[in-house]
Amino acid sequence: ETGIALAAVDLGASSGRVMLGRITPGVLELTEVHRFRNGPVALPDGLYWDVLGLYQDALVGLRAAARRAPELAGVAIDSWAVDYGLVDASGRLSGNPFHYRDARTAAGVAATHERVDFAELYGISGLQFLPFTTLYQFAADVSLGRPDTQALLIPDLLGYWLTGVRVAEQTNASTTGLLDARTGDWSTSLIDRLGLPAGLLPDVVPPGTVLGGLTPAVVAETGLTRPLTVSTVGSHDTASAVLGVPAADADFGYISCGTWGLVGVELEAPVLTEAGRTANFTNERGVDGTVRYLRNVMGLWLLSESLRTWGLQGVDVSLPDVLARAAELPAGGPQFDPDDPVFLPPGDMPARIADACRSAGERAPDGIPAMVRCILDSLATAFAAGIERAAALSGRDVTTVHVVGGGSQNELLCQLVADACGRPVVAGPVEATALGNLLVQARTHGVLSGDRWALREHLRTGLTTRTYPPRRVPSSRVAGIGR
Ligand code: ADP
Ligand code: LRH
Repeated sequence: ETGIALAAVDLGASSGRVMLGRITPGVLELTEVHRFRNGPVALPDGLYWDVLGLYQDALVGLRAAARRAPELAGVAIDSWAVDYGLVDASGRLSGNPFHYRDARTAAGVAATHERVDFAELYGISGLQFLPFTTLYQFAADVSLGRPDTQALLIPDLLGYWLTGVRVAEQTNASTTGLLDARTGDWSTSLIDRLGLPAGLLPDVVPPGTVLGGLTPAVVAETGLTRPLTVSTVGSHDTASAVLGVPAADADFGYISCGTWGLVGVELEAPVLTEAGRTANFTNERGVDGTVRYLRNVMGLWLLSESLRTWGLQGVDVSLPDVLARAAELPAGGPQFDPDDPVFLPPGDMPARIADACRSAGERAPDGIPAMVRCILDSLATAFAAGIERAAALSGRDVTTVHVVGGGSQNELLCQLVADACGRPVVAGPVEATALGNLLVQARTHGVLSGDRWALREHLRTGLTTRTYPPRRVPSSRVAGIGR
């Protein structure tokens, strides 16, 4: 049988990568061809993304992929959610995209809820409250009023630059707060009530839509003269990550564990209950019309910002070393609520965490390994609580918890999660997002076929996972939370 070579551009909030996939039915070979750092850029007037740098790196990666695999046939882009660039009628980018951790959104929350309160918003979009959801950013965006302005979510913006075609890919569109959870299309009445321009958002398309080939300008810029098909996938990284979970049946919970920990279950239909709303559970769209019923837990951002803070203080901490030392510390140390909004903006996490422990009536961690252990213990508790709640609110049995993404390499965290959940944790793949991206592309190109379960079977051939059995009964911090 003939195979295919495809490239996945996967932009995470802490790093971007271009992965080359060589796919024949039964074999999925993944090679990293380019990795580059990503993160907030602080300017005097706010926090931004370096979107032009990311685009350049995507092109560098595409060239690297084509060098390794001259037969390269396609590419698709996924990234973190909610953020966007504005383009005018001529296609010009008006302003640099903001980072979702920028503080301007607070004003947008108040202005939005004055028009439509949160309970009603939840009834339409099914989204948990996060202060940076796109609709709040829109309410705070002064550039929106310009005539003929369109907002393109980050993967759609890069796809537009590659092809000249403007769309709103559905999984990522579902993170804007403006998509109707029942229909999977824009809620035009909500857009209207929020006073947003009718033409602001392009048409919604599902994952697996062919956008077209590279524009002549991109071909000239990159030298990529062989035809390359740009198509959509689950362009929300978490949607691709959930497709990249190597589960064989529906009884699983997942933690997509990177900058954020996205904790939940995969469903066929949204759950729009008041209990879910008060527990701040979200109904985001997955690939093939599935629903990602999950909540955002602050994630390894707490750890990466701590490492950055220590670096600024002149203490360079190696992640493997400090994890090994943290693993030697006894259980039962201090914990804090990682989902406190105080941890959202960049800054001195160790100081904020010490304060949070003290105000929770616990002692502050003493030293760097103890701080790292405190972060991981607290995340494990929040992850386990998220799994319990997701199971209880959706009625889904969860027998196994899959941890995918960069955090699946953290052995201490995986074991603590298994212990806190009282369920086995299956860790890996690290690059679940790129794999989910490639699986959908391969189906679009006709090399793979079938539903998500058929696609996932290709994940279980050749990829390694590690299982962590729980070492003890769930901790009292978690027990009872979901009931
Ligand atoms: P994102 O897609 O949000 O950028 P990733 O899925 O790449 O995030 O995960 C990044 C996180 O993975 C890092 O913050 C780090 O905590 C963790 N990580 C990366 N490599 C390792 C490793 N070798 N051991 C343990 N943890 C790791
Ligand atoms: C993870 C993620 C998450 C969103 C956040 C903005 O990368 O896409 O699903 O909530 O970034």
